[in-house]
Amino acid sequence: MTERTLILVKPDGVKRGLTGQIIARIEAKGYTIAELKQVTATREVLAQHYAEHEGKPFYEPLVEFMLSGPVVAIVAEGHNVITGFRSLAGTTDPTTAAPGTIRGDLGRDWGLKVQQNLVHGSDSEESAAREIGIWFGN
Ligand code: DAT
Ligand code: MG
Repeated sequence: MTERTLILVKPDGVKRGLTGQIIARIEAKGYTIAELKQVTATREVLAQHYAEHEGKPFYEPLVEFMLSGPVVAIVAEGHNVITGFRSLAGTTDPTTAAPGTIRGDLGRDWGLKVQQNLVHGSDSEESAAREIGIWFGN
Protein backbone atom coordinates (compact mmCIF):
# COMPACT_ATOMS: atom_id res chain seq x y z
CA MET A 1 0.00 0.00 0.00
CA THR A 2 1.35 3.42 -0.92
CA GLU A 3 1.56 5.49 2.23
CA ARG A 4 3.42 8.38 3.80
CA THR A 5 5.58 8.59 6.89
CA LEU A 6 7.17 11.39 8.88
CA ILE A 7 10.92 11.17 9.20
CA LEU A 8 13.12 13.50 11.25
CA VAL A 9 16.87 13.76 10.93
CA LYS A 10 17.55 14.65 14.57
CA PRO A 11 20.02 17.37 15.66
CA ASP A 12 22.89 14.88 15.97
CA GLY A 13 22.41 13.81 12.34
CA VAL A 14 22.25 17.38 11.07
CA LYS A 15 25.29 18.49 13.13
CA ARG A 16 27.35 15.54 11.95
CA GLY A 17 26.54 16.27 8.31
CA LEU A 18 24.71 12.98 7.79
CA THR A 19 21.49 14.40 6.30
CA GLY A 20 22.58 13.62 2.74
CA GLN A 21 23.57 10.03 3.55
CA ILE A 22 20.28 9.45 5.35
CA ILE A 23 18.25 10.86 2.46
CA ALA A 24 20.31 8.76 0.03
CA ARG A 25 19.36 5.60 1.95
CA ILE A 26 15.68 6.57 1.86
CA GLU A 27 15.84 7.16 -1.89
CA ALA A 28 17.96 4.08 -2.56
CA LYS A 29 15.24 1.96 -0.96
CA GLY A 30 12.84 3.36 -3.57
CA TYR A 31 10.92 5.84 -1.46
CA THR A 32 10.27 9.34 -2.70
CA ILE A 33 10.63 12.61 -0.82
CA ALA A 34 7.25 14.34 -0.83
CA GLU A 35 8.16 17.20 1.55
CA LEU A 36 11.41 18.32 3.13
CA LYS A 37 12.46 21.24 5.32
CA GLN A 38 15.06 22.15 7.92
CA VAL A 39 13.56 23.66 11.05
CA THR A 40 14.39 24.27 14.67
CA ALA A 41 11.71 22.61 16.77
CA THR A 42 9.82 24.35 19.56
CA ARG A 43 8.69 22.96 22.91
CA GLU A 44 5.09 23.14 21.68
CA VAL A 45 5.79 21.05 18.58
CA LEU A 46 7.84 18.53 20.57
CA ALA A 47 5.16 18.24 23.27
CA GLN A 48 2.74 17.16 20.54
CA HIS A 49 5.25 15.00 18.69
CA TYR A 50 6.38 13.12 21.83
CA ALA A 51 3.04 13.20 23.70
CA GLU A 52 3.13 9.40 24.15
CA HIS A 53 6.39 9.71 26.13
CA GLU A 54 5.38 12.55 28.46
CA GLY A 55 6.17 11.67 32.07
CA LYS A 56 8.79 9.05 31.20
CA PRO A 57 12.27 9.57 32.72
CA PHE A 58 13.86 10.23 29.34
CA TYR A 59 11.22 12.75 28.22
CA GLU A 60 12.88 16.00 29.38
CA PRO A 61 16.38 15.06 28.15
CA LEU A 62 14.82 13.99 24.86
CA VAL A 63 13.05 17.34 24.41
CA GLU A 64 16.21 19.28 25.37
CA PHE A 65 18.22 17.28 22.87
CA MET A 66 15.64 17.86 20.12
CA LEU A 67 15.89 21.62 20.82
CA SER A 68 19.69 21.59 20.63
CA GLY A 69 19.85 22.32 16.91
CA PRO A 70 17.88 22.18 13.68
CA VAL A 71 16.19 19.01 12.48
CA VAL A 72 15.34 18.03 8.92
CA ALA A 73 11.69 17.04 8.63
CA ILE A 74 10.79 14.78 5.71
CA VAL A 75 7.59 13.25 4.40
CA ALA A 76 8.57 10.09 2.54
CA GLU A 77 6.18 8.18 0.35
CA GLY A 78 6.16 4.63 -0.92
CA HIS A 79 4.90 1.09 -0.59
CA ASN A 80 4.84 0.17 3.12
CA VAL A 81 7.17 3.09 3.87
CA ILE A 82 6.11 3.30 7.53
CA THR A 83 7.39 -0.17 8.36
CA GLY A 84 10.10 0.03 5.71
CA PHE A 85 11.69 3.17 7.12
CA ARG A 86 11.59 1.80 10.68
CA SER A 87 13.47 -1.19 9.30
CA LEU A 88 16.01 1.06 7.55
CA ALA A 89 16.47 3.08 10.75
CA GLY A 90 17.15 0.08 12.98
CA THR A 91 16.21 -0.43 16.59
CA THR A 92 16.11 2.50 19.04
CA ASP A 93 19.52 2.04 20.69
CA PRO A 94 22.38 2.58 18.19
CA THR A 95 24.64 0.33 20.26
CA THR A 96 22.61 -2.74 19.35
CA ALA A 97 20.93 -1.60 16.11
CA ALA A 98 21.84 -4.03 13.35
CA PRO A 99 24.67 -3.26 10.96
CA GLY A 100 23.20 -2.13 7.64
CA THR A 101 20.72 0.16 9.35
CA ILE A 102 21.05 3.94 9.72
CA ARG A 103 21.41 3.72 13.50
CA GLY A 104 23.56 0.58 13.35
CA ASP A 105 25.99 1.97 10.77
CA LEU A 106 26.07 5.67 11.64
CA GLY A 107 24.86 5.90 15.26
CA ARG A 108 27.53 6.54 17.81
CA ASP A 109 27.71 4.40 20.92
CA TRP A 110 30.54 5.92 22.91
CA GLY A 111 28.58 7.02 25.93
CA LEU A 112 26.05 9.24 24.26
CA LYS A 113 22.46 9.08 25.35
CA VAL A 114 20.06 6.75 23.57
CA GLN A 115 18.03 9.70 22.29
CA GLN A 116 20.95 10.66 20.03
CA ASN A 117 19.97 8.03 17.50
CA LEU A 118 19.96 10.15 14.34
CA VAL A 119 16.41 9.65 13.08
CA HIS A 120 12.76 9.45 13.95
CA GLY A 121 10.21 7.51 11.92
CA SER A 122 6.47 7.24 12.51
CA ASP A 123 5.43 3.87 13.93
CA SER A 124 1.89 3.47 12.51
CA GLU A 125 -0.52 4.97 10.00
CA GLU A 126 -2.20 6.95 12.78
CA SER A 127 1.14 8.28 14.07
CA ALA A 128 2.20 9.19 10.54
CA ALA A 129 -0.97 11.18 9.85
CA ARG A 130 -0.71 12.89 13.23
CA GLU A 131 3.00 13.68 12.94
CA ILE A 132 2.80 14.92 9.34
CA GLY A 133 0.10 17.32 10.57
CA ILE A 134 2.32 18.51 13.42
CA TRP A 135 5.37 19.22 11.26
CA PHE A 136 3.79 20.21 7.96
CA GLY A 137 0.19 21.18 8.70
CA ASN A 138 -2.66 19.74 6.69
P1 DAT B 1 11.86 5.11 18.39
O1 DAT B 1 12.55 6.41 18.09
O2 DAT B 1 12.73 3.95 18.02
O3 DAT B 1 10.46 5.02 17.85
P2 DAT B 1 10.61 5.52 20.97
O4 DAT B 1 9.43 6.09 20.24
O5 DAT B 1 10.36 4.42 21.95
O6 DAT B 1 11.75 5.01 19.97
O7 DAT B 1 11.33 6.68 21.77
C1 DAT B 1 11.48 7.97 21.22
C2 DAT B 1 12.87 8.44 21.46
O8 DAT B 1 13.11 8.56 22.86
C3 DAT B 1 13.94 7.47 20.98
O9 DAT B 1 14.28 7.69 19.62
C4 DAT B 1 15.08 7.75 21.89
C5 DAT B 1 14.42 8.16 23.17
N1 DAT B 1 14.34 7.03 24.10
C6 DAT B 1 13.51 5.97 24.03
N2 DAT B 1 13.73 5.11 25.03
C7 DAT B 1 14.72 5.67 25.77
C8 DAT B 1 15.42 5.29 26.94
N3 DAT B 1 15.13 4.16 27.58
N4 DAT B 1 16.39 6.12 27.41
C9 DAT B 1 16.69 7.27 26.78
N5 DAT B 1 16.08 7.69 25.65
C10 DAT B 1 15.11 6.90 25.17
MG1 MG C 1 8.77 6.19 18.34
